[in-house]
Amino acid sequence: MTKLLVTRALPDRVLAAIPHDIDLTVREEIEPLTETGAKAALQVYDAILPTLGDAFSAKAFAEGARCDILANFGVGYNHIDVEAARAAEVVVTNTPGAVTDATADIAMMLILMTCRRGGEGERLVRSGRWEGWHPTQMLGLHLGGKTLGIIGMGRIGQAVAKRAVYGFGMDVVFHNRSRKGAGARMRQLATAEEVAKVADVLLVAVPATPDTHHMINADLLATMKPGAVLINVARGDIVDEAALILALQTGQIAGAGLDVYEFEPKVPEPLLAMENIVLLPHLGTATLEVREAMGLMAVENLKAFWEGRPLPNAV
Ligand code: 8YV
Repeated sequence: MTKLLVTRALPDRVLAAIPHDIDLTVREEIEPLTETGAKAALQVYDAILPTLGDAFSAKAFAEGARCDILANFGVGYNHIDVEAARAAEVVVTNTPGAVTDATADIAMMLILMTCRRGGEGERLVRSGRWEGWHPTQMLGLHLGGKTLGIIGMGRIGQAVAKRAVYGFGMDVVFHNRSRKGAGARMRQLATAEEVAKVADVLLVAVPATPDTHHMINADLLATMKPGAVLINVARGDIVDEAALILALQTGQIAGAGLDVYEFEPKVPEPLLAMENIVLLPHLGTATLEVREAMGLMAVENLKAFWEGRPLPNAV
């Protein structure tokens, strides 16, 4: 019997879609698999459905694998060393498409909360210290007519661009490694620096790879406008968090909205202390229907593998 490990509990509909002739183990812990755990799992199971943070590093693959496929739950697979997986003859799939709109919605939520001071305002009301409305109370940044800079114009970047242009009257400039067709009010620029220079809101939407590690560093932050804000819905380590903290503390940029962190789930104390930052606990795709769609996509990849069909979402 084929042995499948699902590394963290998934919605019932997803588990119900797993064929009955599969010997299924669902891990109960909510923490990700450690490197040692990942290494052991690769020896015990024929297939694994991993989730964010499970440490499928080069070391985890060092002794080869009984496992044939890692059907990742999520579009981002930076917790899997794909080269090492390939060398160990383990195929890897992900769930693009299923995550796009939900993640773009969270990006817009962070943009609005940061620019219109949503987190700060809510804290004020809850503190009981709100003294009432007045014309210059808590003035924020109006989005209409402002420029959204997008680093990484993949599915999620494009979905945010549409919302920003058609929903909020923003202009979009973006950086992407390959040439992308752009719609009205959207312009591709040659470098990330050019985008950072003109953006009122700078959105990070690139995948985490060795190439994008610390792509948003002190130099890039220094090119941003003093009134601009940084939004990250991709992966924490694309941003040099220490450099971001410094840029915020020195007023080099005006604020930040973060759904992801460099050392997730650790959030540095200075970020917690600053009012002009909105901090979310990696909510990008956190709705039941989206998590179901992601899970069903991962299961579809597994079924295709078991039935010898082409993999819908091989990475
Ligand atoms: C997922 C995500 O919830 O799809 C992704 O890459 O970042 C998240 O929204 C997570 O990856 C699940 O494993």
